[in-house]
Amino acid sequence: MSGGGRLTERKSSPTEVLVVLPTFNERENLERVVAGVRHLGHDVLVVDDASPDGTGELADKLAGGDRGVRVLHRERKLGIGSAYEDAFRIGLDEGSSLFVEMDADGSHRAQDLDKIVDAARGSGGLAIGSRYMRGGEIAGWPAHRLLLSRGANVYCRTLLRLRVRDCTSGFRCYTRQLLAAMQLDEIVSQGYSFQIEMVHRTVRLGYPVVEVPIRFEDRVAGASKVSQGEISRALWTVLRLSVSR
Ligand SMILES: Nc1nc2c(ncn2[C@@H]2O[C@H](COP(=O)(O)OP(=O)(O)OP(=O)(O)O)[C@@H](O)[C@H]2O)c(=O)[nH]1
Ligand SMILES: [Mg+2]
Repeated sequence: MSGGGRLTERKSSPTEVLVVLPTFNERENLERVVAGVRHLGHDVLVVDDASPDGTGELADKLAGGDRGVRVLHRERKLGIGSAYEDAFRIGLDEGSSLFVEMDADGSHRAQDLDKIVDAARGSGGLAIGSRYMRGGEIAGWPAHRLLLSRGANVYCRTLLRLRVRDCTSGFRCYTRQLLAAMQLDEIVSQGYSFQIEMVHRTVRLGYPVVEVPIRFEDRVAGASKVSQGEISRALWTVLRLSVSR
């Protein structure tokens, strides 16, 4: 599923790497995250779902001062998965070569970004910034949050028979070739199971999945969007994917 939205006009030619930052109420975090990515020289596309806290207006302001930053405004909260889908379609149309997913809440560090990009470029498929491999770490999460994330990974790995240690990580990079081969229209996940479905689809298409260690830090400010409803929907979606294998 995807839907129109209002996109900032492009004023410069695309860079090789497009970094997509989905936002819903990230006003306190966005500027710092955008600055970190722009420091590396990559294009940024913020996908804001009409955040009530004014994140969209802040994103427009950042875009006004930097040609490398653009914003896709969507009418309402349509889910992180569909935000990435819409952004990938735009990047594929425009000719970007590598597509990065990154949280806009400060959990993913810009200093880990280029090693994920390099791994994707080198493998030709998907590179995942992994918290659950040697060298990977999580800072600042309470025990229940760790348990939820660990449990989600075991659940997906078992049901979908994935040999990936961190299939729920939202810090990753896809090659253009892989995304072009992916039927974006057929993706069923709107929300958080998108990450898992994309790993599953990558494996089924026969593209490599590689993992590189990252340090994940708890969000700097603002609230998590992972609700009970989102968790249940994600569990169901993964179950559906496993039976339709
Ligand atoms: N555009 C858009 N962005 C979203 C939506 N839901 C979450 N996001 C963004 O996606 C990123 C990840 O969401 P988080 O709430 O941080 O989820 P999380 O990182 O899995 O959970 P926490 O660790 O609790 O923060 C953040 O940048 C959010 O603002 C949505 O429906 N639409
Ligand atoms: Mg987060």
